[in-house]
Order: sequence, then C-alpha cells, then structure tokens
Amino acid sequence: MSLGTLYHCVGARSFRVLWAAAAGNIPIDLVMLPFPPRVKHRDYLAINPLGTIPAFVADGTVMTESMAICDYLATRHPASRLAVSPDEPDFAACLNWAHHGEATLSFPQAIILRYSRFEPEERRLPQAAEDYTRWFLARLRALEAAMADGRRFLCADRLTLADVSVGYALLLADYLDLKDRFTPGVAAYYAGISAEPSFVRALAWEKEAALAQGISPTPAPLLVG
Ligand SMILES: N[C@@H](CCC(=O)N[C@@H](CS)C(=O)NCC(=O)O)C(=O)O
Repeated sequence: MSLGTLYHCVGARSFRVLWAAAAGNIPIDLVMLPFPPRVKHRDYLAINPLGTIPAFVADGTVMTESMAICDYLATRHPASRLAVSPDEPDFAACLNWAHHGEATLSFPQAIILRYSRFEPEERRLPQAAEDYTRWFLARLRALEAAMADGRRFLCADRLTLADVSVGYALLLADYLDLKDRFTPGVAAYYAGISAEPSFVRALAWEKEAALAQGISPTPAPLLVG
C-alpha cells in the first residue's frame, strides 16, 4: 500500500525521496510537475503554499522537507534499513550527515542556482554565484575527510539516509558543472554512490514518470543557464 503521494520536479531535492523509496522498495505515488510549479502549475499552491518541491502528502499531513520525508519513509518502512537505529554505532553520524546534506551543502547550491541560472539575465549576480560555489566546495571538506579511508557509504556499511542526503547534493553539483572541482575522496564517493543500483533506478523512474505525465525529462537545474 502506498505510503503517500510525492510531488516532484525532475532534478529537484525531491529526488532524495524518490531515491529512498527506490532503495527501500517503499511504495509511493508520484506526481510530476513542471519547474518551478509556483509559476508553471499554480494549483500546486493549494497543496504547498510555499510552492517549493518536494511536497509529500501522507495521512492527511503535507510534508515539505526532503529529508523529513525520507526519515518518515524509513521509519514507516524499517525493513528498508535506510535509517541507522539508536543501538548502532553510527546513529549520531547518520543523523548529522542527513541534516548536513541539506542544511550545509544544498543551501549554498540554492543561491548558485538562483543567481547563475534561474533569475532573468539582468538580475543574475556572477559574483554571488562564484562566492557561493567556493562556499559549497569548501563545505565538502568534511566529506573529503570522511572518505579518507576509501569507504563506499557514509555510515553503517550500507546505503542510509546520510548517503541519500549528501548524494543528492553531489548530483546537484554535477548538474551545476562542479564535478570537476570535487576533491579525490568526494569524486570517488560520488562515482560509487551514483553507480548504486537504487540511484540508477530512481533516475530511470523519474524519467519514465516525467515522460508518462507530459513533463520535460530535462533536470530543472539544466533547463536554463
Ligand atoms: N529544505 C527544503 C528546500 C525545498 C526547496 O527549496 N526546493 C526547491 C527545489 S530543489 C524549490 O522548490 N525551489 C523553487 C521555488 O522556491 O519556487 C527541502 O529540503 O526540501
């Protein structure tokens, strides 16, 4: 039985939810929207007044934070083993990475996107985009340090919410043409995580759903720029 309905735009943070669902074999319904729905699909504001993506409607509640939704799915579907439980050594580390991916890594990416791609030409700010690119790359230092031992996953020797959160930030960096500026440990981690079968399945699911629902399969960050 479906755990809820995900509202998703190709390439947006809601990819984290799709990836978690694909990795954990968690049934969800998927509604694809054009980006930005705030402008191109005004009816969406009745579901999420912020107009941001994702929205996930479950049990009559609308959730609008990508990692909270992933946490919800992992908790409701423990067989997925996407969460690290309190009695595992990496419990605290997993929580920290799961928040780090959005709060520390994706935050500067939103500024880069806005001022290098989404704003009309005359409102773009190359200096802001470059400053926040450097900020983002500097914030990858923690990941580089964690990868020094060549591990494949961030926590608990398996794919967890930590990888879903941080891995999406790296996918977005790839869309932003920043992959060549990754340090070696980050580059190796991204190569491994983006080759994970669940990641590949989630990308295929996203593309298939977009085409089936009449939405462009081009990731939103690549639509302009
Ligand atoms: N912290 C939220 C951020 C949501 C967010 O800002 N989503 C972006 C897409 S990745 C968005 O909807 N931007 C378009 C807009 O602000 O209208 C999350 O993790 O889901």
